[in-house]
Amino acid sequence: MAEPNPSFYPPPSHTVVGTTLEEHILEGMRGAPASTGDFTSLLNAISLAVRIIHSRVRAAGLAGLFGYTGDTNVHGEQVQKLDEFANEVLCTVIERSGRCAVLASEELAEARMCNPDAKYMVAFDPLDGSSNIDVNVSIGTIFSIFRAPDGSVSTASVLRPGRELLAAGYAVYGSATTLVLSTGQGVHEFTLDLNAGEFFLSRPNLRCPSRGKTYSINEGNFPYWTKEIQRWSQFVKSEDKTLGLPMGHRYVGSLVADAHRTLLKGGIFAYPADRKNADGKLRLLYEAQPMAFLIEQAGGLATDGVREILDIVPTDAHAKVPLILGSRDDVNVYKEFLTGKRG
Ligand code: AHM
Ligand code: MG
Repeated sequence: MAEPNPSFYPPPSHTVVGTTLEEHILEGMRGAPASTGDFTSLLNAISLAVRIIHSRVRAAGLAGLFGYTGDTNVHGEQVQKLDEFANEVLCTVIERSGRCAVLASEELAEARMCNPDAKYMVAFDPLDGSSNIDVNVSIGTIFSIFRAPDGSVSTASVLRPGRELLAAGYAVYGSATTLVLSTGQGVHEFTLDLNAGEFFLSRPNLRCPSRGKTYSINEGNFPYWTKEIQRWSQFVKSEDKTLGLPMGHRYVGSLVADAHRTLLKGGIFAYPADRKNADGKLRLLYEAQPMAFLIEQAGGLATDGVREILDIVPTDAHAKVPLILGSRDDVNVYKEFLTGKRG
């Protein structure tokens, strides 16, 4: 991919008409040698899919889209109607763009070959936070884009370390629908204008504070954690004004929502390994890698406790990984507990 033009940032301010997502991407590519528009087309396709999913999420109850399809996915989880719909929309729009060589999805048992001559590969979680669909709590879509290798491409080509990502983003279907994107030049938030049907830049250059006030973890898993993680959990709940403790606790149960809040406000999100899930619950390719890319672009950290998430190569499309991300200082404290340096 041609390198985005860093001189574009920060973007110019507009008063009457904001910067659209497409303008933002095109500006970032301006002047880049060998820019063919393929990358912009692919991101436009993803933006279209997100807008279609948004419209169904907003009408889910009315459109008969609550509940299960009756099928079970590759993870043994019951597939929700909206999961299936979101997956079909993304697969269709991305394949039809002609810009994708391989796609991988949480809802597909195997990665899928598309156009072998295309320059990019896409991985996505079509609808993250499925357990929150029926109760009207924020859910989202997570995606990432790699460059396809030169020469022969196969479905295994998508198993790359996150360091090689060209772009990643997520949409949150929350009180507003927002799209947070990084093409490796910082992290930028766009908000969907419902009447215009268009994403406009709402917050450029998001930065994750170096320290935050909240921790985010499923505390119900306490008995299944190792002693080290239990000690960390007790530490963040202990009282010590000089250390800013106790931290507050926030947990939505949708990675997009919990990671989004952590990116904006700082603090820490953790889904560690436990006695029930030796590698945690979250998937490396289409959940941990894109979130790690975004949080690092915003100045934060993402780790499995020992290794940086972006250095880990997925062994298969659905491989899981412990995921701890957020403010640098807060994530470093967690690492010290996990490795026994504290506690
Ligand atoms: P999914 O809805 O795409 O299957 O994602 C898994 C979700 C994440 O969004 C969230 O962080 C996690 O599972 C919550 O798990 P738990 O209910 O065990 O706390
Ligand atoms: Mg998910």
